[in-house]
Amino acid sequence: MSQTNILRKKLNSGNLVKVGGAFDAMSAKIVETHGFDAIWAGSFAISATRALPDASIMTMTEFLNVATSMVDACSIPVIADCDTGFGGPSNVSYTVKKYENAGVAAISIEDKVFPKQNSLLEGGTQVLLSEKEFVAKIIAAKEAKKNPNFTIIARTEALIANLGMNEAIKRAKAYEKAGADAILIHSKQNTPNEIFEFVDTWNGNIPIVIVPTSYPNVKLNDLKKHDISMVIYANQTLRASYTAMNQILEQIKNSESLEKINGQISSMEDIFKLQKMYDLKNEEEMIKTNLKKMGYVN
Ligand code: SPV
Ligand code: MG
Repeated sequence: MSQTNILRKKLNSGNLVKVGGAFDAMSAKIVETHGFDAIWAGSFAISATRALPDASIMTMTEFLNVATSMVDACSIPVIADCDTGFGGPSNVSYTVKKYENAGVAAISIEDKVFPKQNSLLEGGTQVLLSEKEFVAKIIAAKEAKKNPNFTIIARTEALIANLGMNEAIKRAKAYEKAGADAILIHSKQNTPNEIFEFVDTWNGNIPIVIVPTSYPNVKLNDLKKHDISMVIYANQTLRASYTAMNQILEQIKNSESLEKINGQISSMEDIFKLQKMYDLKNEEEMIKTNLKKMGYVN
């Protein structure tokens, strides 16, 4: 079964789908190793790997290349954060075509104007597109996909932009009607209260997706009780890497030798396994055997 179909099956299973954020193929592979259902290729984390702001600076092709490297390295579904869809409805249509062809299982597009800024940026600019203009993007996305199971996640930023619960509900309903396959409701509050109010009020039929970065104390059990279908841990791998690299570099700079540090970091062996160095050896053996059979070597 394709990763696209697997993700859709999981979304419809009634179990909470757990998604780990990644920023390159290696972090995606580590997410997979830990048994997550899917990988989130987030714009915040990927932009950070280039030391660039999460503000629609990188191009669609640059983000697509990262998502493609994750698809190539992993065998669980990849969900790509496509920000505002990189332009108008025609850009969204092209985005869906390219991401679906690359083997990505789902994309998320959000109802902010281009260029957008990260939702959790203190004092950031959060301006929403009109409902009609975003509905046009969803129609374009739905029409562009080949596999009906390719999942279009429509993300409303109504709560992020302080437009209130009624606006968030109204938009989510409109996005469902336009053909979205799931709704991502985002919040910058430090409690899940407005998320729970949203899910308890909205009355739609498609799955709800959340990103609990700003309300990290929410419990899995409460997400299940409120019928939330997918939780995305968007940037914890990036932030963990940032912390680990800073700590190690500080120690290296202040140490006479690497002796103490060596025990705190992965072995070369761990990385050889991750990059499948031993598969290469097996492949070399296989080629040798075949060359032998064909009489090229004794
Ligand atoms: C991301 O991970 O890029 C997201 C989630 O879009 S947030 O950073 O909260 O906007
Ligand atoms: Mg993002």
